[in-house]
Amino acid sequence: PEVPSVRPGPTAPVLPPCPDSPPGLVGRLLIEFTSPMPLERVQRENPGVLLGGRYTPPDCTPAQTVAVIIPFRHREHHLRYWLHYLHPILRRQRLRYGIYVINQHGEDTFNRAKLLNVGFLEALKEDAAYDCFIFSDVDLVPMDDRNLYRCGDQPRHFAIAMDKFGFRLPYAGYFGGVSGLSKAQFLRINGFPNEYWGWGGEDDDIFNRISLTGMKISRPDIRIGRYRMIKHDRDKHNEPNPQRFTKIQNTKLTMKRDGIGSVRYQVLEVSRQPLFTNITVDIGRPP
Ligand code: UD2
Ligand code: MN
Repeated sequence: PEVPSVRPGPTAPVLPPCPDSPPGLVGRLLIEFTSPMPLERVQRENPGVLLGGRYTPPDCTPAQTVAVIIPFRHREHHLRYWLHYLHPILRRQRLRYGIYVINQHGEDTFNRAKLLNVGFLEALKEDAAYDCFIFSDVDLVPMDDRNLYRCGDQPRHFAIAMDKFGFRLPYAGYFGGVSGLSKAQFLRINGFPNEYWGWGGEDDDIFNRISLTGMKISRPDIRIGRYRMIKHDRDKHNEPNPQRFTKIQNTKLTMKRDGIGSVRYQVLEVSRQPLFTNITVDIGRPP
């Protein structure tokens, strides 16, 4: 029999750093939302994912630890597709990651950006090693696994070519859907606004924060940053916010006082599911 030249020691072996371009990516993916997607199936197909939706590559040491934050309420069937497609992609990308679903409690007006702020703080409470935060809508699935979910020296916009926008960037300052900031970048812009209740504007406010602090958005190639959005109607209690047009004119004034430094909320439950961590939170209601 083969005799190992080095005996396994008492500590785990030191793995080499994960490569910049992970081997084993497949490129363009076929994404569809027609067949039903039971959670049991997604669980069965992702045995390497640990409780709470945590994953670490078995064969290399990643440079970053990535928290994926999903703003959420009443979209269970979207979440099942998201988990089905994203876990294998993130695994092929050789990421060390955790999935955090930030579930807004109650039926008051939805507030996407505030939920993302909560996700940032709560993920760090779960694991202080998180240094990269990817913020993703629950209904957006990348069509190409070369769109790497990690952070760089500038804030990153991933969802740049969506089916619903004809696979083009709708406008130069568009920052919606899926974005990523390092911990330092996020803190530099004082996080996201807490005062956008209802649909719209919060992504433009975040774009303004990034520009006003002298950072630039980085984006993948337009042929790679392609996404499918699961078709849906506008949710109840997420009506377009009529204040959004005036609010995005005032980011420069509001960003100092409204952000990660001023977010108030109450965690009602943290529940570690097999494929994600669910955090149910009371974020209050519009004044
Ligand atoms: C666009 C942007 C989104 C955000 C939003 C305005 C795209 C692809 N996305 O999405 O990033 O800027 O406009 O606020 O352009 N959600 C729930 N339950 C609800 C309501 C919302 O879970 O009741 C979450 C869910 O993750 C959803 C996200 O919030 O994907 C954005 O809401 P949406 O999908 O209704 O808005 P949409 O598609 O216009
Ligand atoms: Mn959507």
